[in-house]
Amino acid sequence: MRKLCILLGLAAVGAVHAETGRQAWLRYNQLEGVTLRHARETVPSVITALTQSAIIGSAQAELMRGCRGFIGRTPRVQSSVPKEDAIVLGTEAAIGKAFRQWHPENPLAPDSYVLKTIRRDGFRYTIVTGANDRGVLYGAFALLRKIGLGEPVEDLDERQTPYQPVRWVNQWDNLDGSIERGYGGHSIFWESGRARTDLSRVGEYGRLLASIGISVCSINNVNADPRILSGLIPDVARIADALRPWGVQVALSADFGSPKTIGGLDTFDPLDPRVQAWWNSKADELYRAIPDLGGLVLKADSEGRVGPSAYGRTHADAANVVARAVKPHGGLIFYRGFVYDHHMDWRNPKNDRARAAYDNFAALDGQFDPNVIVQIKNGPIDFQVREPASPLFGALEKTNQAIELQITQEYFGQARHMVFLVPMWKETLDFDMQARGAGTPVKALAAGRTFHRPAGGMVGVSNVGMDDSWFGNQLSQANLYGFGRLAWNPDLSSQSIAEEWTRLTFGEDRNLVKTVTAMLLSSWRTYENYTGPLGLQTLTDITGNHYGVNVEASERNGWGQWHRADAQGVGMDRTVATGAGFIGQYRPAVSRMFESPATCPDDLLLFLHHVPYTHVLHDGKTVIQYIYDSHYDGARAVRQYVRDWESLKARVDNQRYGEILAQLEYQAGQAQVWRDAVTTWFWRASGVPDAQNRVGRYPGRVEAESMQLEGYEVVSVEPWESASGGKAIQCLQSSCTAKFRYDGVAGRHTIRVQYFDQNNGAARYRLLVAGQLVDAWVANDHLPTQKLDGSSSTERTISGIALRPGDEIRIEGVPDGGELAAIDYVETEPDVN
Ligand code: GCW
Repeated sequence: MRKLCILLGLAAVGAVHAETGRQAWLRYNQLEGVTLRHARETVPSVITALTQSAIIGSAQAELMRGCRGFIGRTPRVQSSVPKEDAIVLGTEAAIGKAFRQWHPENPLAPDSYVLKTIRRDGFRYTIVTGANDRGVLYGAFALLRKIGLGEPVEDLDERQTPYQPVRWVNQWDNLDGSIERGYGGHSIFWESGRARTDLSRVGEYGRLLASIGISVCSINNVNADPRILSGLIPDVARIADALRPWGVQVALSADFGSPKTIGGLDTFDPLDPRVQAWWNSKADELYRAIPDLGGLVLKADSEGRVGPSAYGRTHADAANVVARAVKPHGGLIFYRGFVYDHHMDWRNPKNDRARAAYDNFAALDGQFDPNVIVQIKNGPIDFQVREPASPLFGALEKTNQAIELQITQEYFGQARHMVFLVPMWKETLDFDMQARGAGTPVKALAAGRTFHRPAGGMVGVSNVGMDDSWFGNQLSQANLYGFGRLAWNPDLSSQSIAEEWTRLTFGEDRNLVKTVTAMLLSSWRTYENYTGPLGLQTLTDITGNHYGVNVEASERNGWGQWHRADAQGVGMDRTVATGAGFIGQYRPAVSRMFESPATCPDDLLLFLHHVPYTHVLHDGKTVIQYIYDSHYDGARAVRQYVRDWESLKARVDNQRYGEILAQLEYQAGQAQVWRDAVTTWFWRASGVPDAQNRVGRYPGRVEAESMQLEGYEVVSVEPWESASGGKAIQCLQSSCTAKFRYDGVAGRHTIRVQYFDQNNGAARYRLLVAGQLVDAWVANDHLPTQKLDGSSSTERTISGIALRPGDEIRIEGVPDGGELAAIDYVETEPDVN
C-alpha cells in the first residue's frame, strides 16, 4: 500500500514535470472529446518501417510516442506491410517496391515528404515517405502535427517540399558553456572547454529541430575560439552522433586566423598556398571524424575578428580558400555579411553603418565559389526592432545568399519580454527588392529562386540553453517554431503559425488559443511602440547590455547606430539627395519609394530621414506626438497582456501559468520604465509638450527623493531618463527607511514600488501601510546590470490594499553586497472593481 502511494506520488510529480516546457510543442498530450474519438478511429494501430536506418528509426519511435500520447494507444510494430490498416514508413524506393500503385509524378526534392493514403485489399495504408530518410522523418512529424491539431488523416494526399533548400540554426555557444546572447541558461553542448558528458539535451534539441524541418546546427559561437579545430574534433563527433538520428548535421564556426593560431603557420593569408594546404588537411581531418559535417561558418573582419583585410585580400578570397577545402566533402561555407567599421567618425554625416554590408560585398558578386553562401542579417544594422530589408539581398545575382534571422531576443527584451518575431520576419521575407523587376521578394532571393543559384536559404540564431524552457521564456519557443515553419513555407500566415504553436503547446481550449494568439500577434508592435517606433531602432544601451533603455547610448560614438535626435529633429538622413546615400543601394523602384518622406513608410521614416519633430505622418500625427502616443499605447498593451493571461489561469498547467504571469508582470513594469524614459527624453530634447498632457505628470506617483528618509540618500541615476525625476535613493547603512503620507482618496489600491534589482546582491524590502506589513521581497533577479539604470529598474505590484488619507506608507530597505536597496518611486492607483 505504502509503495503504491509512493508510486502514485511519483506519477503526480511526473505529470507536473511534463509541463516544464521542455517538450515544447511536442508534448503529445491526450486529445479530448470528438477529436480523440476520431483519431482513435482513423489512426492505424500498426506501424511498419520498410527502410531501416537510425533516422527512420527515430520516425517510427516518434510516431509510437505521439500515438501513445495523443490517443493513449501504443501501436504495434510490424516489419512488413500487414493485412490490416497501418502507417507505412520508408523511402520512396522502398514504398515503390511494396506498393505497385505508387506512381510519383516528379522526383522528390531532398528532404521533401509525401503523406498518402493507399487502399488495398480493403485495408488503409497511411504512407509516410520522402526522397531521403530525413524526408521520411519530416513526414512523420507532419503526420503527428495533423493528429495533434485534430486534422483528418484518413484520406491523405500531400506532397511537401521545403521552400528554402538550406535551413540552418546557429548557436553562439562558447566552449566554457556560456552563450553569447543566450538567455536560456548554459550551453547544451559545451561545459568547461569540452563537450558535455551527458548530451541528452542535444538529442532533445535535435528532435525539436527535426520537427520543424531544420537540418543543420552550428554548435559554437561565430566569435569562434580557434581551439574548436584543434583538440576538440572528437568532442564535435560525439555531438554529431547525438544529433544524427534526428537528421540534423553539425556545422562549426571557424576562426579565420586558425592557420596561424593553431596551425603553426606564420600567416593566414588566403592566397598563400600553405594556407590553402592547411585548410585542406584540416577539412580532411574534420570529415574523417564527422563525415556528414554540414560545413563552416566564418565571421571575418568584423567586430575585432581577423579577416582577409590583414593581407589586403577580399572576402571572396577568404571564403573561397575554406570553401575549396570542404568542397570535396560536399561542405558549405557560410560567410557572414555582417562586416562593418565600428570606429566610424560620427561627425561626418556621410558616414553610415547601414551601407556596410552592401559596400563590402556587392562588388564581389560573381567571385564566390559555388559552395559559398553569403549569410546576410535581415536588416542593414543589427537585429533592431525595425529595419528595412538589407539592400544586399537585391544586389547579389551570381552569389548564393542566406538570410540570417535572430531567434534569440538580443534586442527584443532578452526573453524577459514577450515578442513574437514571425510577423517581423515575414515583412522582410515578403519585401519585394525589385531585383529583376517586381516579384522578387527576399524569400525568393534567399532561396536562390530568382537568380537560379545552387544553394541558399535561412539561418536562425537560436541560442537555446539548458533551462527547461530552452529560452528562459516559455513564449519565446514560438519564435524557434515559427522560424522553422517559415523556412519550410514562408507563405504560412503569422496567424496560422501562432495558432498552430499555441494549440500544440497549450492545448485546444478555444479561449486560450484566441487569447494567446492575439497576444503573440500584437507583441512585436507593442514592443516597438515602447522601445523605438518609426525606425528609431531599439533605444537601448547599445554599447552595453542591449537590454534597458538608454536613448543616447547610440550617439557620439563609432558604432554607427545614430538616430541623431537633437533640439530640432530626429532621424538619420540616408537619402541620396542630402544624406549618406544608403537609399541608393536599393534598386531604383525601391529607392524611389524610400527617398521621399511622402512615399517612405512611416514605420521606417526615422531610419531613412531626418525630420523636424513637427513633421506630419501619414496618419496626421506629428512625429513627436507619435513618439509619445506609441509609448503610452505600448505600455498599456503590456498591462492588458497581464490581465489577458490571468483570464487563462484555469486553462493552463500551474507551472507554465505562473512562469508566464511573472514574466508578463515584469514586462509591464519595464514597459513603463521605457515609456517614461523615452517620452521624457524626447520632451526635453524637443521642448514640445505632449498634447495629451501625460508626459512628465504621473498621477499617484511619489518620488523616493521627496519622501521622508532615514538613512537613505538621494543619488543621480545614469542615464537620467532611466529613473523618474533622474534620481533615486540608496542605502549605505545596514538598513534604511523611506516614508510618506498618502493623500489620495480612500479605498482599495494597487501600490507599485519601483526599485532597482542589480545582479550584485540580494537586497531586501518591506512595505508597511499604516504600520501593517503588507509585503516583503528580495531583489534577487538576475538582470544584466550591476548599476542603477533602466535595466535594473523593477516594479513590485501589491494589489487590494485599503488606503485612507493620512496613512503612512513606509518602505524599509536592507542592502546586500553591491545592491543598496535603491528605490525610484511609489505609485498608488485605485483598484477598479
Ligand atoms: O548583434 C551583435 C551581437 C554580438 C554578435 C554579433 C554578430 C556573435 O551583439 O554578440 O556576435 O552581432 O552577429 O556577429
